[in-house]
Parts: sequence; structure tokens; C-alpha cells
Amino acid sequence: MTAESEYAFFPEKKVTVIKAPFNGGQGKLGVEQAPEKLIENGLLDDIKEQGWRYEIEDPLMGDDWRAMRADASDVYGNCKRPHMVSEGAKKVYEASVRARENNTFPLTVGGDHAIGMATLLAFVKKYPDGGIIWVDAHADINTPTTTESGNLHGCPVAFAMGLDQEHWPADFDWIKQLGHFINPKQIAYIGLRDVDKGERKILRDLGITAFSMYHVDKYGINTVVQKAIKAINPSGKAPIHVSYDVDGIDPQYVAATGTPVRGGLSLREGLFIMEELAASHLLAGLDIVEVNPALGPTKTHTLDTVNTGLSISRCALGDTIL
Ligand SMILES: [Mn+2]
Repeated sequence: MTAESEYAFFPEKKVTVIKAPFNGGQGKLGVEQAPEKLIENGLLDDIKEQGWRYEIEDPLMGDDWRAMRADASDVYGNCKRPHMVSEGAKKVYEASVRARENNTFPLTVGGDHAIGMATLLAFVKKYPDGGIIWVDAHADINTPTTTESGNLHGCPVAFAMGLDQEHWPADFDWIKQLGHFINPKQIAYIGLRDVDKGERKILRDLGITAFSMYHVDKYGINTVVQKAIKAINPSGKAPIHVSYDVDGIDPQYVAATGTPVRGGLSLREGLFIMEELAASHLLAGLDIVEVNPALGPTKTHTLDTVNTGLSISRCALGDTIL
């Protein structure tokens, strides 16, 4: 197999690194530092080393996110900062669409997971029948009605799916106007272990494929990954986008994140997912989100978390142990 044919959808092996230093989807400061921290610690060199060229997009540059975050009037019912989240997501969406139009591999580095609505919507605009794997401790499928915390980083899948649209803040009208959503059949979860009541009902009602930590324990990670790929890609030929919340991996490896939950994927299980998807030749995009360099209890914890993010990226781009 030649290097050119390893990624079916990216014969030219070019990455667009989309920096998304966005923190409006949740309450904690620091997550906006992650793109720079990953770059400081070698993200771009890693990309080159795996045989890819890259370009960088910085779609959130130039806006005053600090002022937007400070705007106490930016609330809608229980939802916090809908205007800010909508603005951030729209800019990341536009950058993702540009990357898709140029047939480059979008590697979006958050920031919090609210931006997942943007990367998913850009993915299905290009590939209406593509598959999505969402690696996360959380399902992130609350709607503006079901969210208990009001933090919109817990809602991106619902927005990308168009759920509960009648209760969306008007800021999100742009998503309704796109004319496309993701379909519940085209997404599968891996790593779940903290699912809200309202979310569990949505997952069940819509028949969404979800592998919790129970399933990882029961079947092993290899079987879970194969089942997930099969569920979202029955033809075996569809492109697959991965939205990877680092909190899918256990906090013993990833302590510097906003909503850690015990009992997660081991580091190896977390990397195996990406190794296997890279080996499938179908991988067609990656988000790495929720690294929060400000939250490591020690510098070592923060560095471990950043390095886990870098390892996820390397495995996605073709790195193998042997
Ligand atoms: Mn998440």
C-alpha cells in the first residue's frame, strides 16, 4: 500500500489545523489555551512527521470572546451564552466547510466541545452519508430543554441533529437555514459513563448506537470499534469523522479537563480507537476537545493531558507502534 492511498479521502495528505480556542460552552476558564499548548508541544511537527503537509486556520481570531463571555445578558431560559456559542460555532463551521471544499483533513483543536456542532455539520454537508464516532464520557446530546447545567458544550449533538428546534434560542437559526442535519443513524458513541436522564431517553427513542464503558468492559475495545464502524458505515466505504473529547479517556491519564469522570478508557484503549480508524483508510476528520491546561492539579498532569491529545492526533494521522 503506497502512502498516497492510505487515506481514501485525502490522497494529497494535507491537514487543515483549525484552531478553536473556544470556552463559551462551559464555565471554566483555561480550555481556550489548548490549541496553543498542543502546538507548543509539537502538534505541527507531529503532522509533518506522519507525512502530511498542513495549513492553519484561526477562525476565532479577531473577535472579542472575553467581552462576549462577560455579557451577563447572554442567556436563554436555562442556556448559558447562546449568542457566544452560536458565533463561535458559526466561525468554526465556516472554516470546516472551507477545509472540506479543499479536500484537506480537518483537524480541529478545541476549546470546549460546543464546537462539535460545527465540525459535524460541515462534515455532513460534504458527506451526507458519512459516519461519525463521538468519543466521550458524556453524550453531549442535551437539548436547550433537557440541559440541567445550561452549559452548551453538553448540547452539540442535539444541535447538529436538529433536535427540539422549536425551543432553540434564535441565535441558532443559522443552523436551521443550512438545510442539513446529522441523522441519528450516522453517529456512534464510545466511552460513555455519565449520561443525563433526558439524554438516555433521547438515545433510546432515536435508537442511537452507543457503547458505554460497560460495553468496552464486556466486549473489549476492538469489538466495540468494529461494531461502531459497522453501525455508522454499513457500506464499508463511507468517510468517518471522529469527535474526540479527551475526557473519554480516564482521568488518571487526562486530569486536565473540565468534567472528568472516573472509570474511563485506558490510554491504550483511547489510542486504539484512532489506530484502528486510521487503518480503516476511512478516517476523514478529527476534533480534539476539552484539554484544559489550567486544570491539571500539577504541571505533570497537564503535560500528560496535552500529550494524550497529541497522541490521539498522531494515531489519527497514521502513527503505529511498529
Ligand atoms: Mn464532550
